[in-house]
Amino acid sequence: MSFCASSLERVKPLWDRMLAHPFLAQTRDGTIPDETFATWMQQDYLFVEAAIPFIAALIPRAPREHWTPHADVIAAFAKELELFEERAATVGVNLRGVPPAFVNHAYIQFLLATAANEAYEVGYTVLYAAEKSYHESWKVVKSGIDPGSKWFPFVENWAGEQFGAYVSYLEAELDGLAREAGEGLRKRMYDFFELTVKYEIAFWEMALGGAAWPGTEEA
Ligand code: MP5
Repeated sequence: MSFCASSLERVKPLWDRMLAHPFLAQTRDGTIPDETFATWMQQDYLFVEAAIPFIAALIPRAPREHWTPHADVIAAFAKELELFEERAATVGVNLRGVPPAFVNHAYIQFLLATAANEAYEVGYTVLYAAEKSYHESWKVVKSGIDPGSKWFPFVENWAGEQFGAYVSYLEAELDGLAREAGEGLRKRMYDFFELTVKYEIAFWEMALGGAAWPGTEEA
């Protein structure tokens, strides 16, 4: 079995929990409170911003044939930030000066530390796991959301065909990298795949529960 298929199989219970997350169900069903969705928007805007230096940090150790795809991804992330800015302006959400939530801060540090300290294959695993998670999560939302929803542009962005093709490309490339990897490296790739899925679940959980840092909320 390919690396990606067996990674997904290994984390199946976690993966199913992620896709069953109430944030996704409530967004699909149109019952998500505006302020809850706004928390996700504010936090994910910071996450996508940080994903740009993450990709950039992967490039020095990337094989030559990955340079242009990574550069294209950086450009795509910059366009994604414009989508957040457009939606935020339309619905009246402030994206400026918002501090990262604890989980978001940790996830961002995890991305940057992985790119800086781990083998390229491990960084690429994290990239694939995060993108695959978002594609499948937003497909859950797409399965029932009113196309007239003010949140529909986000659905189109991550659940659409173009993003799906990009995720398929990442999958094929990652399977190729894993085929060439030794056992120790492949084990680390599995571990980081699972960690990334756990961060994804924690991120939805944070969006639903609020962005305050644990133990710091005013009484
Ligand atoms: C992605 C994201 C997808 N925007 N947010 C989280 C928490 N995980 C994954 O990454 P991108 O940069 O939007 O394609």
